[in-house]
Amino acid sequence: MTILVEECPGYRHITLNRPDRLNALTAEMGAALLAALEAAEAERECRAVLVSGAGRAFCAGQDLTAVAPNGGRAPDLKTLLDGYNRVIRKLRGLGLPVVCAVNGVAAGAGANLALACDIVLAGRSASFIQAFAKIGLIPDVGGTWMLPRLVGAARARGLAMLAEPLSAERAVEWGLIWQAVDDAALLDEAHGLTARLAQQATIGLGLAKRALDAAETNTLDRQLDFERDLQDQLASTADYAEGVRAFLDKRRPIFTGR
Ligand code: T3D
Repeated sequence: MTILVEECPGYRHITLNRPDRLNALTAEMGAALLAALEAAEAERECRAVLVSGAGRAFCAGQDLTAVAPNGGRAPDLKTLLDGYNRVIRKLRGLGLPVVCAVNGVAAGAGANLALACDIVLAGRSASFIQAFAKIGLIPDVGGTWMLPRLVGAARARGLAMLAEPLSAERAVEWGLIWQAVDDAALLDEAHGLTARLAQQATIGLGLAKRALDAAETNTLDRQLDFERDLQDQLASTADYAEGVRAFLDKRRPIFTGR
């Protein structure tokens, strides 16, 4: 199985599972990942997702043995990337918070898969490599979109063109990821964070994702209207009623994701 799915209370833990290849991606694995995300989204009780990698790496990007030019014939990268892009679109559009635990190197498409998640934690020994330039490609699966937005144009160009590893701590300093934690604590921290998110007002968290992504292209004027419309939707959720009631009662809210 290239992907493992564990059902945890309130959330699903998806593990990339080709540790002998540093979890390098294949078309089959991309399809399995998409199916796991779709299944998580369809399950009423699932209110968050955690993604991590098995073994010593998070993901080494595309499995290069599967895309080596053969007898001068170029591989069909278009079809391959259409598959991976569906995963990125699903992660960004998922109405649930997605935590990523980067337990080792995240290279190429593996790095950008991690960056497509909502909150990225990394072990202190982890690194992020936009490895594409080393093999004559550009950052893909959203890399050219996410990098300048996260770290600014100058750093994005340096990362894309030099393809040097960026340490987890530097990635935090640059605003690429949320937090670096001790390697030994990574999975526990990631589970704790995902469980915590799963108990929040998750419809609101899903709409916050939408609003933040829409802000990338909206004018302030359009964004104000968009925020107003989303807030208006949230006003009729049980979680909003509970949040306000709990505040007034001076108690912790019990959210149900409804
Ligand atoms: O092609 C397309 O357009 C589709 C989309 C592409 C997007 C991409 O992701 S392009 C970028 C592809 N990824 C890379 O270029 C990274 C290649 N890997 C590395 O640079 C290094 O392996 C790492 C920096 C990630 C880790 O280095 P290290 O020294 O910790 O491990 P290693 O010894 O290099 O790798 C361990 C094994 O995993 C090794 O196999 P072996 O020798 O033990 O049999 C290595 O060949 C294998 N491995 C690592 N990365 C890949 C891989 N096998 C296939 N594909 C890989 N990407």
